[in-house]
Amino acid sequence: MAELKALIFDVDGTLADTERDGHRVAFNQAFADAGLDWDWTVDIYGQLLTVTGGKERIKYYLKHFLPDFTPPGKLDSFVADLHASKTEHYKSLMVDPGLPLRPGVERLLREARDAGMRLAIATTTTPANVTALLTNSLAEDAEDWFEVIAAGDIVPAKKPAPDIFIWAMEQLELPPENCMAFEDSDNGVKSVLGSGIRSLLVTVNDYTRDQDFSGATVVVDQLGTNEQPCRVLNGPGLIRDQVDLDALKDIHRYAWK
Ligand code: XBP
Ligand code: MG
Repeated sequence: MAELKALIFDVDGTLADTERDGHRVAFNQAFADAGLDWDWTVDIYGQLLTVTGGKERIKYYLKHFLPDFTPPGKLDSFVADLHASKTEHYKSLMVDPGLPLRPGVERLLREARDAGMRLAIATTTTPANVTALLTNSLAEDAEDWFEVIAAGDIVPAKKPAPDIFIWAMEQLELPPENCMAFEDSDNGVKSVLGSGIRSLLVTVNDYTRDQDFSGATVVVDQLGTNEQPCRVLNGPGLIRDQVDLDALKDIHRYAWK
């Protein structure tokens, strides 16, 4: 029987709703600093989110929205500089005004940690962004809660490629049958399934709710709190009002039965 030993969390859209009011705002602040009149509206950003990775997203935007734009100097260094500026803005936004974790995330992380469950992160975002979110929205020492933080350019290919989850399992020295993944997007689901992990919980958000989560074990609206029970949108009815550790163990058994 596949024993559940580690929980591997995506960050953006899963731990917190960081895209609309975090990353998107930071991109626009960096564009303004650079004297660019680019405005990534909520709608445009939703289209650009199909591309993971901020640097890759800027290049996609230039190719598909501003094909006649000529960067000052080499494209890669222009994009890298713009992205570095965006990351600084994002880090500031995580301090002021800050961004709350999604419902039930802190509760589940604390329960899992107290029960000795190993925790890891597998995200496309830049490591500094993970640090900023965890230390400002979870706990000062929150980075230490995660045995592995697999983030950004640590792997050659970003989600939907499976590289980041494979790398995280290599660091954990665990096979897929001992791991469970948490995602919010179709790119994330493809990345998880491509890594061999079968137990996968998806929490949808405004940007991803209409995406295809085929292969996910369970899809919910959020993890659930005393005030706001979670709603199972797809998958077996293995969850009472809140996604807790017992529910995760049932979901894991179901995924590997
Ligand atoms: C989401 C992403 C990231 C962020 C922006 O990552 O695709 O690119 O949108 O962060 P995940 P960067 O859902 O895997 O956490 O600008 O640092 O890439
Ligand atoms: Mg995500």
